[in-house]
Amino acid sequence: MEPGEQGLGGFFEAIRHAVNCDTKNVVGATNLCHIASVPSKVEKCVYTQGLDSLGKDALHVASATASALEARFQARVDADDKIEPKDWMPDAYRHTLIRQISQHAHSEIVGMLPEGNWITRAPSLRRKAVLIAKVQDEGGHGMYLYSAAETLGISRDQMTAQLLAGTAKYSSIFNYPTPTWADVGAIGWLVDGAAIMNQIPICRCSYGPYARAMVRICREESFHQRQGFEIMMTLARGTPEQKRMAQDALNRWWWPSLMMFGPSDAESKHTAQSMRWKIKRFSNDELRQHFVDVTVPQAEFLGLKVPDPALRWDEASQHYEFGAIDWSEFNNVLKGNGPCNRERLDARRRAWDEGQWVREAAVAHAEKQKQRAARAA
Ligand code: FAQ
Repeated sequence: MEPGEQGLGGFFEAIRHAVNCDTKNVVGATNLCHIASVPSKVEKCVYTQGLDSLGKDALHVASATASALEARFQARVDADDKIEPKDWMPDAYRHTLIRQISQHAHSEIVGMLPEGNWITRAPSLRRKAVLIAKVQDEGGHGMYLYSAAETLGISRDQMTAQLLAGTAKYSSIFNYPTPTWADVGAIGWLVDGAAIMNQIPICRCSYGPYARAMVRICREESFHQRQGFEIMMTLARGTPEQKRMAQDALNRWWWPSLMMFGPSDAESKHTAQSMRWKIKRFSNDELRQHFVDVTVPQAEFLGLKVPDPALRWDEASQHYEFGAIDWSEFNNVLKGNGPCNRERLDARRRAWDEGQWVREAAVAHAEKQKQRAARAA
């Protein structure tokens, strides 16, 4: 049976057992760090750009009605075929993907900022080297995702302009501050943990370039989650002051991490259609519940307390029940009024302006190489 044809638990269980790894039975370590390997021919796939908006299928079936095209498209999705950039696709499918993938890419790029804040102050050379590598990975994820979105006919410049103009969304989670080193641990443990939970199902998204980008991203995020958990473990087993720092970071990041999964299913305007198109495989609430079920035992292992007086294990459902999420806080952050929204956008705008000479130098270098190659030919 293919992962994803099972329920959510079975899906993650299949992933967990797919690779032999020393952490898979350790409650304190993530059990999401194992994803099934994919054939190398898939990893070598090159993205196609400069799309013709009709696609090759449309040329063959020029006389077919739009509804026949849609029915054929849906049948391919239902059969778990991958949709590729030049295939015919409904406009709404294309726009949904551009919306989600560009938001996802922006999240990775803005997500570099809260942890990047600690690179100069990491407590040891080893911590500094690991953190630099992690933040660099997030930048790489943004690049794969911008490339995947470009296959749908939007340019990188357009997406960047939307982000800098403040008209594009990025994940709410990156609008919270990182005042202590423990926040770097909490981000790795909780934020990367939530990101993996949401993203492993996207490895089986119906759109090929997004699904393939996600395979490598998930592998790297799993490693990030483990480094964050290791920081939390070191602090939780350290001095009373270090343990207090770890608890304080958990207190501040817990609820925003639950909000990362998006509005409740009742409020989510895109989930139903995205699930029909197999862009999303599970609903926001299903993934949020699974995150809580996996993460609460990890907090217990650390000796930390999840900041939710209503949290309790429910024997009948075999799930944790948790308290009400403050959606007014979430909506406020989405409107641009979170603790760090302005700071994050200012930092991106500054980086864009200050990076102008690097972009110009890269273009000049590429031009010089082209001329050299032409002379040598
Ligand atoms: N923040 O109808 P739904 C990471 C918006 S990557 C802001 O449920 P959908 C790596 C949503 O866009 C983290 N906005 O929407 C890392 C929509 O607005 P729109 C990012 C949110 O798309 C780790 C509206 O609310 N991950 O962390 C949020 O079906 C550490 C209605 O919502 C992804 O992007 C939110 N949390 O489901 C980096 C994964 N939630 O567009 C550095 C891919 C919802 O109509 C350090 N994305 N909204 O104006 C997805 O899976 C989905 O897009 C959801 C939202 C689940 C985020």
